[in-house]
Amino acid sequence: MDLGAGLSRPDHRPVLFIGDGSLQLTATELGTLYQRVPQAVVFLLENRGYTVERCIQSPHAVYQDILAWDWPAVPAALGAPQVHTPRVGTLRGLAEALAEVTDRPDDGFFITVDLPMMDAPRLLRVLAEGIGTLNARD
Ligand SMILES: Cc1ncc(C[n+]2csc(CCOP(=O)(O)OP(=O)(O)O)c2C)c(N)n1
Ligand SMILES: [Mg+2]
Repeated sequence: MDLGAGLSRPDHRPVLFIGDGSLQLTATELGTLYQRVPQAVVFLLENRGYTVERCIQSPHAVYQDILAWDWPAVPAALGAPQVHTPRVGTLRGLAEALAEVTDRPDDGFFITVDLPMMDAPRLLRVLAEGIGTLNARD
């Protein structure tokens, strides 16, 4: 996470983009992050599972799904009650959240970004298609 980055450069503001699946594996660090780096900004990319794995194989397999957490409640549950926790699902909502982040440079933010389940970068889609083609040949 950006705990190390924040500790090494306390005059800066670390920004972390992390998937919902990855954060469920590492969430215990979040309380410490906001305790030691109160101005940290985290974008939680919520797409209800392992989208990178869905793109590669078996998009609808049950093991790609993760349980939806009440994400905006997570920082407080881990001991960081002062963190702002907006949830955004539109470009306008994102712009508003970014404006708030800029307006409050000393505050912590945990921004839950709602994304469509299969939304993925073009590079990943092209790579996954190639892997699928190679797999089908063998
Ligand atoms: C500790 C650990 N366990 C499992 C993996 C395998 N792994 C790589 S990517 C991934 C899914 C990531 O899902 P998410 O963070 O929700 O990102 P998304 O693709 O949905 O944006 C997993 C399980 C890993 N890298 N590290
Ligand atoms: Mg995910």
